[in-house]
Amino acid sequence: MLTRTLSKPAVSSAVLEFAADIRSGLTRPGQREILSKYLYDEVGSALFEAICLLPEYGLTRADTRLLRRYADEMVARMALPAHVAELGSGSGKKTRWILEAVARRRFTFYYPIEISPAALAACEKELGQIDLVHIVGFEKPYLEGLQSVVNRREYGESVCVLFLGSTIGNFDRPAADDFLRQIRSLLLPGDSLLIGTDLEKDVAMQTLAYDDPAGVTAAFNMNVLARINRELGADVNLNEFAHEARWNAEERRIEMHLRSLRRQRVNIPGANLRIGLESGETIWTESSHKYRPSEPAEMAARTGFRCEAQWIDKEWPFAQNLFIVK
Ligand code: AVI
Repeated sequence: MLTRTLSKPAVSSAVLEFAADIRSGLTRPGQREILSKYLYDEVGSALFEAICLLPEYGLTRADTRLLRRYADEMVARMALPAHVAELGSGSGKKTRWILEAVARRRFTFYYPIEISPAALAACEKELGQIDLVHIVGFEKPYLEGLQSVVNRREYGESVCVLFLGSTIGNFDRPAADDFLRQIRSLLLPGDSLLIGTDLEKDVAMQTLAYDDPAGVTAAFNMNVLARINRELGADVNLNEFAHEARWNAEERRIEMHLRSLRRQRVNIPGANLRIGLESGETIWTESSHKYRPSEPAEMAARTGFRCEAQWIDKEWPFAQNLFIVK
């Protein structure tokens, strides 16, 4: 009998990548930065789910309302997909409406693509009981997961990609175009991309959505500092930082920052880093771009799609856009 002992690496490659990104972001000349993907560890993902329930954060409810109300119309306007892939499914709650509309017409494979195993499990639990839908989850980055999905397609079958919740808004505008082009390069003419975009609205209302009075968004933002302490053995004192959400009118985006409340030194042994922060200096943690209603169709035209249709919520300016591959 062969017994094999696998020794666990002392530090995982994910932690090494985290350390390298923290090091380069915090030593960046000018504005220090932490990449927004690091907001979403297990605690951060749970806090984001709580944000979606806040009365001040209307985005998720608008997204869900449109899907619930128009799912049949959306599906009728796309080539009926045999494969539905979702980039960043989260808990999968709002996807139900689209999947049920597709499954009323044909047997469908649904592929949630997520880097968080907990979110994948929640999604499989939430959507596992829909008749004529078979779920295959991919624990991979978006484009790698989508590559695996399109590899499964057989001749004549269509693919529909879901990119909901205005996650596209967390990319800078040029990076969003690049990302759409990369999605396009994996698809075939006639395939569809249903993409949610949060629209520009009253600045006070917009800012409150990212600075709620209960402090849930503040906790979500601060958690990335706690994560640096947990995973990189740092000594960041969270009481010496404040959450800040600001509207950048020129770039048309909400920016989240962490403001240093005094002059201080921070020691991050896991990233082999010691830095000094000035009082009032900020670390930029996320951008959330907002769109004009005409913008998604322009993005589609620039990236190899055409915008077949758009649905806008009346209560909270938010659009679902159906892109078809040209
Ligand atoms: C995931 N993403 C679309 C959210 C947003 O609105 O940009 C993340 C978020 N950050 C703070 N609140 C919500």
